Amino acid sequence: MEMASSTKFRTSKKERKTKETDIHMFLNIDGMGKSKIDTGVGFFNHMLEGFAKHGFFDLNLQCNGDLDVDSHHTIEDCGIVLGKAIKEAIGDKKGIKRFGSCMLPMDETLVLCAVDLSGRPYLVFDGEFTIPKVGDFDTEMVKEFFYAISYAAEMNLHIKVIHGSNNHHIIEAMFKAFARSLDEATTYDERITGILSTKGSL
Ligand SMILES: [Mn+2]
Repeated sequence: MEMASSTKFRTSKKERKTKETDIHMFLNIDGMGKSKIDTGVGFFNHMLEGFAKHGFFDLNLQCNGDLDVDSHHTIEDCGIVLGKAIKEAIGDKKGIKRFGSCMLPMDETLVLCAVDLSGRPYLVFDGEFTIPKVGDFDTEMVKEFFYAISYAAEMNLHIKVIHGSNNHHIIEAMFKAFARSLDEATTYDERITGILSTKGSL
């Protein structure tokens, strides 16, 4: 898959290897929504493909994790690496909107997401699941994934389920709402000449 390397695109390439996971990632936040994702967890691939598509990010991710244990390390570590890639790709935050939010419906489900690229990590997660797994994906890992992203990217991230009963829909709506919120927060606004903060830095 071809990936832009021009300096006009905000990109990050990350590699991380531990005894639990071996991760290679390329992220272009000024992408077209193209992705090539192989984490070994089918539902997680599906969620990350949706994240790339609906945020107009290009994302290449290869993760070889210890799935013989469970999906925990794979999902958490992909969150850490994606968070670090987001932080690096965004760079100095000059001229970007900083805040983004989205109310995303998916059939019976409605999810609210709000992002502030504040430099201060904080996750507020308000959602519950009624089954332990969707495919090979452990539903309790959804919160861990977003926690890892919020800390590694140093962003304030709120995710709240307004309505929802189907676990697949709820999780998918979270990933898509996060994607759209992050897309908005990273978008340039020509009225913003420096960093959008009365402090002068984020
Ligand atoms: Mn789906």
